[in-house]
Amino acid sequence: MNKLNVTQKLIKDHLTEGTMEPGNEIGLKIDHVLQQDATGTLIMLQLEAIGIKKVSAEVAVQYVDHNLMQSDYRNADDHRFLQSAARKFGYWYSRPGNGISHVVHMERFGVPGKSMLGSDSHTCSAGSMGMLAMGAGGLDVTAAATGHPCYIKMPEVMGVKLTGKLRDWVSAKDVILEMLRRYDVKGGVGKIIEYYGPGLEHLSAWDRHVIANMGAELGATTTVFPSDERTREFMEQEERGDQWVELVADEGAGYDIDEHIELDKVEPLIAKPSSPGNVVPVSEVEGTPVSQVVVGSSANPGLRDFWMVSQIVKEQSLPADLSLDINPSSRQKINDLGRMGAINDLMSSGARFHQTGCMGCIGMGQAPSSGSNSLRTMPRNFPGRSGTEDDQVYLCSPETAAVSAVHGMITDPVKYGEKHSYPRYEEPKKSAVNKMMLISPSPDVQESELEKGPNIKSIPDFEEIEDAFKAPAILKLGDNISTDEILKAGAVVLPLRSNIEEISKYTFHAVSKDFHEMAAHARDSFGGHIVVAGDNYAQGSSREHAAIAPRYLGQIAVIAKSYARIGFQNLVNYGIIPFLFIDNKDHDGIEERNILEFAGVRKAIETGDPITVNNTSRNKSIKVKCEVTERQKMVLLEGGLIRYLKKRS
Ligand code: MIC
Repeated sequence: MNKLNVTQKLIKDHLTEGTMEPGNEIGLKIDHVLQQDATGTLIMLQLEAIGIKKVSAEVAVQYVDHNLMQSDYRNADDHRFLQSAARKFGYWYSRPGNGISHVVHMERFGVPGKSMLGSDSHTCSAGSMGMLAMGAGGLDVTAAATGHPCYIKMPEVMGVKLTGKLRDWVSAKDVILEMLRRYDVKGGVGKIIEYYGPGLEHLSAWDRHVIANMGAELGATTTVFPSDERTREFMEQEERGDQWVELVADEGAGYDIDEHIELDKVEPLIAKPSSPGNVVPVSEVEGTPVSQVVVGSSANPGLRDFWMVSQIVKEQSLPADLSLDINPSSRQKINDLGRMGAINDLMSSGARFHQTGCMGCIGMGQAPSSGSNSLRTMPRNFPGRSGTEDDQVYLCSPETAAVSAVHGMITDPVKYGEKHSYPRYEEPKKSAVNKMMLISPSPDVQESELEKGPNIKSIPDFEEIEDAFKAPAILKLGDNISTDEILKAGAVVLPLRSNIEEISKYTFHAVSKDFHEMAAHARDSFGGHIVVAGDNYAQGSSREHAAIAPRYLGQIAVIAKSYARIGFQNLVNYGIIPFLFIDNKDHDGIEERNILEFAGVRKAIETGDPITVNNTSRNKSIKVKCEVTERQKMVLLEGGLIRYLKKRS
């Protein structure tokens, strides 16, 4: 392997253990750590539980961008807690209102060639500037922040060659939707997606961010772009040109999988409800009425994206029954939009301007009205994620969003362009650099106290896995169950992220409102429960609450056909056994409430050999196995990652 692609270069530079053969477990040194508030509170509590004095990552930043609405004391208490924890453990603190983590990290901290682990599945966005940036569950981020390597299976590298140039009215979002059209939500599992080729020249750093961000929706380990002239221009814009380094593939380097997108042939695309992989051409759903259009989030955070919308809607009067909501992605972007006159253009068209942050993307407000369609430039539309149970959320580009807002119905921007000229965007030479809401860490260990409000509770301790158990399968699920279905987000549940007992009451709420009660009953009668699932279990967000809350309710094991990368690791980290069916047809043979009997479990984890599970309700037996790496074995057998780290720190 003497000619290396960008991914291989990044991995080679950070490799601490293992060899770079696809499927092998490798350890990676992590340079940057990114945390957002909805997952960060648990990380800070984990640091406290392990007894850490100061984090050792080169750059560690705690952002506050998710739990922004303060309808009572809880989110505000979380903010204060995080600020006190950042001070104590040596993090930068990005104050509420400063912006979305992925956006501010790119503006102020990202450096090509560095590695990053973040407690947010969209951490992969920083791949746009030549970083090896991956999302992970909070516990893995805790480990990385304290100097432990990050362990992943060496992915295959898919090289996507980009040729040509996007047509007017088609933009970067359509490129990633094209990838989702081809590969759906699990086509990227076990892969890093690297973009290369002459088409890159026409994609700015922020366009690349759009494509890298939604690599998470493909299930990919991450996305990687080279660091080239476009990256340099971006860093100069951010007054950080001196930190730019070039990082490009060696001439003649190859990929494990080859893919090609002709940019000039990409058409406006849209993901229909309720999966980011449910992609069709916009023309196929034209005329569908919309009552809400929301622009923003880490999926379309660039200045261009907001400006484009402002130019399309300016001097138009938007339909009276439509709400156009603008969520700026960072404080800098607000300043830039102001300088360009775009805020005025948006406001005079009737748009609603909100604070910077994730907002409606995670259901922090902006829930659509019942029975109506919402069009968003966001990355996810899993069922109920918006906060409205029967929501109908479509995902699209800023161009499609804006022209649809003008008409109150889904509209193909290319057709709209037959009568209107395409607004020509030019990147400003300098961004409105703004560091005032970033608090820098102190170089010394701080003996200060953590400020915990009454809703902030310690992390429960769990027992080790038993060798034999008998428990009911209380829930049977299909394919692609997202973490939004396991533990939903939204303005009601998000404030409970630092209180496991309370948040656990919402476990699987989106699927079954009785889950909490069924789990309590199973715990009293059997000591715990099992959940059965199809392919790609626990896809989507990195929230480890989708493992810790079920574990708290007594979940012993999941039996699934396959798992999403982060979801799988979170189960291991909290000591839930992630079994795989040996024969996927056995999924059909288990009914809800069947009692399953397991024996010889610890040995099965150690050896990876199949074991027989007796379905005592149906007098049948099936075979399952637990396929984990050597390190995951230890974590599982020792009762989870907190115990494992405590022993080793
Ligand atoms: C998401 O898009 O689902 C989030 C909000 O960014 C999550 C984080 C969370 O659940 O707190 C993620 O992607 O990890």
